[in-house]
Amino acid sequence: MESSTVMGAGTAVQDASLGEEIARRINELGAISEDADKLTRIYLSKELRAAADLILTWMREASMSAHLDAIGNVCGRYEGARPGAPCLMLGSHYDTVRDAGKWDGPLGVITAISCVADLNRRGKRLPFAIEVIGFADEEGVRFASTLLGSRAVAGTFDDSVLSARDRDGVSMRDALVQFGLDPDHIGAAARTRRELLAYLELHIEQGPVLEAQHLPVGVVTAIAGATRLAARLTGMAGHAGTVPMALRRDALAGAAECIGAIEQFCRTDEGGLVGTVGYIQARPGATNVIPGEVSFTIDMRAPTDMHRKLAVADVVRQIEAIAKRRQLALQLDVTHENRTAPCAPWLKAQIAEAIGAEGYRVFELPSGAGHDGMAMIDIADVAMIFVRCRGGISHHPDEHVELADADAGARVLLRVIENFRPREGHAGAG
Ligand code: HGY
Ligand code: MN
Ligand code: MN
Repeated sequence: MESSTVMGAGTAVQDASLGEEIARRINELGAISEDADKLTRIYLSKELRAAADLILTWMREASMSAHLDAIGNVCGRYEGARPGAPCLMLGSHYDTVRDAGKWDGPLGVITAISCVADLNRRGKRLPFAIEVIGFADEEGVRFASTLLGSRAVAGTFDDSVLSARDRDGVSMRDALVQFGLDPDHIGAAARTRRELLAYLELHIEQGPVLEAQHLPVGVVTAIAGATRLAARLTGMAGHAGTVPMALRRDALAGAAECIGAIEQFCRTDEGGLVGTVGYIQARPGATNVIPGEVSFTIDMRAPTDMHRKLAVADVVRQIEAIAKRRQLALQLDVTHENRTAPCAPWLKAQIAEAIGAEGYRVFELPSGAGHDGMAMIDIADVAMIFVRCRGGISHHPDEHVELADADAGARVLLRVIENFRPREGHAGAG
């Protein structure tokens, strides 16, 4: 590895080689996909297992003890000067959405490992341990509910999700067994507040703000909460050529009216509300048959929990009215609810200090995207460092981070780690 240059506060950084190592590993991990021509790596797939094995190897190369936990998270530990000390936990997720970008999630895991590897190269041990965790299911693509890995670590995993089924009808319980894990053993993944000094995640911004500010990094103020719903409209399938329009109970036409109403409601809201229907399925799904049943998902978010909950209630009322007028049966369930997670001021201050020391203007911004910190906040104070991504594009194959920005993010994270001061009075801070 290239020679190190020491920059203030005893922090040694590689000349951009952190960024180079990170970009190389992003590409290597990004090649592990269930699809040949796009990146899709969902929870408990064989591709997720292959990705876990690669990450565990990187962790061990950085002199971390590393293992797969009871729900499929990859966990690495770099002991401090005093073995068994509480840890500063770093991490992100290593699952992806469908047809994903390769930076959303893996950048945080890989950057954390590269920072530990840099400390290890210098033989540096800190007064606390560092743990790096790759969460196995942040996106919630396979089983509708999300943050499954971080909720298990936080001890808030809801066992009822074990009976949730994926698109092929496979339950989470069966998928865990096929992956080599014991569904009745998930509790073993839980950690305690005493063991964690804080949880810190580096992640791409997934939006255009840092690019507009001409900044490579930013400090996250809070992670916006989200409500996910599953809707099913049931009408009457029929012959496309013989049933007069006035006699139809067309489930897909009803769903289309609902989707238009959701979009219109969110577009006219002036408080930052966003609503998305990301998945729809019409049955029986033939050109010449009036759709009898339609299922679709709804994702609602807003800067505050109150705003989001009021908006969800209004949207539910509109969908109910449409279904009633069209004589469609409606099944509407909340499949996932995450409250807004504020980032801890004492942690934000240490990130701001590191950003300033690296020579960048300190800029704070909220996260519209959800992150594992929303679960981890139940057992630790949380904070996030955002890294600029090109055009703010994410959840898309064009997602990209410039090498210099990946390197900037790594240098800031490394500086936070090396200068980290646990909060006064933390149970485990020695
Ligand atoms: O949906 C989200 O906000 C995150 O990317 N899972
Ligand atoms: Mn994502
Ligand atoms: Mn993410």
